[in-house]
Amino acid sequence: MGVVNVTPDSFSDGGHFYSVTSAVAHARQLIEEGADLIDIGGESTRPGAAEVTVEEERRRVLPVLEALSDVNVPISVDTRKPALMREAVAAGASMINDIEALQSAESVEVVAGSAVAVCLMHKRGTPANMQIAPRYDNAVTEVAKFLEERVAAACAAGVARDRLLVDPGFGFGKTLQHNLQLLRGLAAIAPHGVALLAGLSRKSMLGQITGRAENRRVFGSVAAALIAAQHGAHILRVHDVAATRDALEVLQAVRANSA
Ligand code: YH5
Repeated sequence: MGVVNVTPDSFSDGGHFYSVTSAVAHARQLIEEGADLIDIGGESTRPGAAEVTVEEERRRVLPVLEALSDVNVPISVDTRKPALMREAVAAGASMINDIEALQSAESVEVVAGSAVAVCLMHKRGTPANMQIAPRYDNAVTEVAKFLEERVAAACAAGVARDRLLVDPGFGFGKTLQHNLQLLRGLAAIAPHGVALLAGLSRKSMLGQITGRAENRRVFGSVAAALIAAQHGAHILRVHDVAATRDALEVLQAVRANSA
């Protein structure tokens, strides 16, 4: 899964031409590099990020989604706003990536009334406060329990189990130690028959480990992606598609000869 952020305008031209155009070009580049899925996001959910209005998020995401209607890979929309989920589904999105795991009743309703896949992610707190001393007695069992409950809620609302993915939400209200525990215990967090998505790409935990700035975390990200794959992740949310693909091809070759 290649990450495409639709960032605020670099030029103050009154429109959103520049950010939309560059996001579309970036998505096409990632597909060329071998992405099997594209995740478009218009809200920054990094620690400390400010919230954006639904109008602003819509103006960023929908034109990109519409401009990519010709591509032959499914498109996921990273949003926690039910109104945008509804519009994204209508505009052809194949998946909703909800960092709030459909905890809003309106979000479950939108997804249940559609045929799209949905990723249910664990997070503790809000992007504004989530990194202030997060505590768990056992991060792996607590995250697994939350995800199991969200899977049960989605199924009860009418979302078929084979449309669901779960994600431990690396960096969302977790210390480095929690993130490492979750990576080690990844295989235990997916309920039976539900696919596992992992997003470690360029995150702060890699900076804490390697001492590298965000734009120098490609090697660490590839290592983390490979470890996640070996621990059972089915989908990897990454910025560096070409590099990650090479690593996965090596893993794939090893697995193919191990039977
Ligand atoms: C995720 O894990 N993450 S947005 C901080 C960084 C670098 C990257 C400080 N959306 C996930 O990518 N959706 C995001 O450096 C996600 N899983 C799912 N499903 C945060 C992000 C990032 C944050």
